[in-house]
Amino acid sequence: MPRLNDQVRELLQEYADLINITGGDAFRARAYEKAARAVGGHPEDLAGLDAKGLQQIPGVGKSTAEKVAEYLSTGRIGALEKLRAEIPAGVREMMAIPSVGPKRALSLYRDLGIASVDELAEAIRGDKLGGVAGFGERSGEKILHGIELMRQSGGRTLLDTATELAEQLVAAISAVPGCTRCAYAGSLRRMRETVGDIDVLATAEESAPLMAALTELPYVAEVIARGPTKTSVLTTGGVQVDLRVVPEEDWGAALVYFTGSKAHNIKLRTMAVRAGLKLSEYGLFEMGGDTDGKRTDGRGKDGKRTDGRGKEGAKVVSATEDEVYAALGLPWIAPPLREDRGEVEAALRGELPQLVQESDLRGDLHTHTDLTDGLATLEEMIDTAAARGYSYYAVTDHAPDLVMQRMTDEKMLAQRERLRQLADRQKKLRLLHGTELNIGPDGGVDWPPEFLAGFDVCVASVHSHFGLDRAAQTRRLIRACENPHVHVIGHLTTRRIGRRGPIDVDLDAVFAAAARTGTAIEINSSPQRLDLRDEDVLRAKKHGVRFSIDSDAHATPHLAYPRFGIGTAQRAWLTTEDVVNTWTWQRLKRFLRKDALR
Ligand code: DGT
Ligand code: CA
Ligand code: CA
Ligand code: ZN
Repeated sequence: MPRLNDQVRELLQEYADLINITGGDAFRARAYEKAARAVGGHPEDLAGLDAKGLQQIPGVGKSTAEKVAEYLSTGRIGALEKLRAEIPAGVREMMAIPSVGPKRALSLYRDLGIASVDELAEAIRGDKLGGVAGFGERSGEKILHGIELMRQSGGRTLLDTATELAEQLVAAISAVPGCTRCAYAGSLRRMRETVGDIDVLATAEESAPLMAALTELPYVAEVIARGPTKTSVLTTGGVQVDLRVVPEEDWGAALVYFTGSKAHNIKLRTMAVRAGLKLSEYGLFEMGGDTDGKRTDGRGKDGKRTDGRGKEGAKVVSATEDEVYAALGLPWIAPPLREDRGEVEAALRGELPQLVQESDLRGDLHTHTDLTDGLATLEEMIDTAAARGYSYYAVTDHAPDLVMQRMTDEKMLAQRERLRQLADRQKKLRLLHGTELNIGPDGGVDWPPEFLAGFDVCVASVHSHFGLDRAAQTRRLIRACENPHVHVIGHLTTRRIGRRGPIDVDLDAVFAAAARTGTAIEINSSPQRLDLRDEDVLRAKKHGVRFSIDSDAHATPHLAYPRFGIGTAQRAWLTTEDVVNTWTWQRLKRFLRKDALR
């Protein structure tokens, strides 16, 4: 999703919230909220559109278009700034606590004078919310939990924002004359679900022009540290970026070092010692004074360190990561595996997995349209899916128990009819008609078996009763797995990163049930969810569970999300054998006939 569109979406959403809490017109607020969603899901970048062009986006009216145009040309929205000024920053921070929200934050401020997150936590612990309307004992606990979640995510950045920013940075630095190589490293290259900061690595004879280019970027707000080998900045979005520039001959060693993880690096260091080498952020070196001819290019003098960093000998040219791993007696290890979860041992045994790749995906089994809460039409979603080169594609709009979506049997059947017509026009793409069922508190789902049998594929997800106890939660999910019409369990833990924790459930029991019944578990690729998370996928795989890497797209740009789910899958060592939507249609079809063949 384009970054700019996301920024605008957030500003419009904030504007809507502020209208609401300052007692403005609720109808107006809703219009801005709708516009926020429309802009966020708009497939094209907003840059370059004027007020007129903006108004062409469905859901964007005249006054929204003017505000967005103002933002695009001046970088601010006057009306928003005015509303912001009415509310202290600490109160706005309180609004971001998942279980508080704008309305309650304002009433806490107005009624109790609580003006920051810290003051709020203190008031709850001191039992000072008791008498206030709408704040029972349980809500105090919930709020504390919300604060904890917010602090845990502690300024970490979601994968889509980080990826987009990193790609812009690499493009900008690569374009500087004298830059010979540039890539991002760190946790982002390892595809962690969130990143603390972005690490960019480049090679050049002279570092100064590259450092200058970074600090002069329009979206850089602050320079934290500036030096010849490393410069750190903060972007306007609050993300820290570290740029390191090294000599070309150190590229391989530096890329390994700054990709990490730290634990993987420490493991490599032990391997290096065995090979008579030393690996550090300054490069790959032969051990102290030992110059027995391993040196590859006679650069010994340059490489010799006399600055007290250690007694290492000659620098070993390490132009690529391959060379570094080879020097340590190892095959190249893919970055998502570099977490010291047994990858070095597996590499030594020659047993590294052949990781599933984004290009292996043959389809998407969980997507929405504007029949429920999606933004795009059936036709638009299908066209975008076809352009991705998929061989199958499932439309899975919400089922009726999610009441606000107003689904009916008639609507569902009419969509199926339309989909079958569109299917005739598709040459390569097989269209599947599905639904996303709601797993009830007792494990039942929306429709009776006869109706369910009419779908090609059913995803079933928890959308309610998040607070059930562990036993009940486990029971309902096992029952869903046992339903012969349920093929995929969607976003199993229901977490939203930094906003809502996972439900309390015995995952091992659910994994065992999924494996036994031939029910796939989803890796929901939305960067806000990434559910299941990598450690749990790894555990599920040990039970023999199969996975479906889906977008859960609610707009056409979201169909690109599986690149993030693939990151999770790779971090969990998955191969194509583990992922049902890498399989041919023939094989997937057998899997979807859950009862018949297994
Ligand atoms: P993050 O930014 O918190 O999401 O995680 P990383 O892994 O990107 O960590 P960061 O940015 O602090 O450092 C980038 C890489 O540099 C890290 O993955 C490994 C390497 N590194 C940093 N500090 C150390 C260290 O003390 N020892 C070793 N061996 N490697 C380090
Ligand atoms: Ca980092
Ligand atoms: Ca860093
Ligand atoms: Zn969904």
